[in-house]
Amino acid sequence: ENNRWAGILHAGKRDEAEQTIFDKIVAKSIPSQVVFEDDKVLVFKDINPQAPTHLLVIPKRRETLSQLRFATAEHEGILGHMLAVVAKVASEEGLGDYRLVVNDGRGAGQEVFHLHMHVLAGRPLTWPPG
Ligand code: IU
Repeated sequence: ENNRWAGILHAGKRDEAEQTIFDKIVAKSIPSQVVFEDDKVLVFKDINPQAPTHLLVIPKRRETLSQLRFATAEHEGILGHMLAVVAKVASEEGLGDYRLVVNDGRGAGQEVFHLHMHVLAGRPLTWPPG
């Protein structure tokens, strides 16, 4: 009976995100090179850069989204904010041309299940990507 109600109460909340290493980066219990932060997002340098500039933009609240496919209308605010932060950081850091990437799912290269946007710049970026 309890389980039945739990299912109903959680209807529409399919994203039961586990903690990832990004929570420790947000909490600063693991150091990172922070480029920008506010109350909602953290922007830091990727530890294994794939371009001269490789930044990650993440929501601070882990329960926000583990991956983009679980986004709903209630995430429009944080998703729009992340994009606005990308534009601001790209301008302030003088990135010039850049690429924005979201890997959604293991088959697309996602390894950390805490939503993040990759910002890549500083070298020619070919199309199609690998
Ligand atoms: P992905 O889209 O989930 O594959 O991206 C995860 C990224 O997080 C990847 O580029 C890693 O190099 C990066 N990263 C990091 O910057 N610091 C870490 O401690 C770990 C991964 I684990």
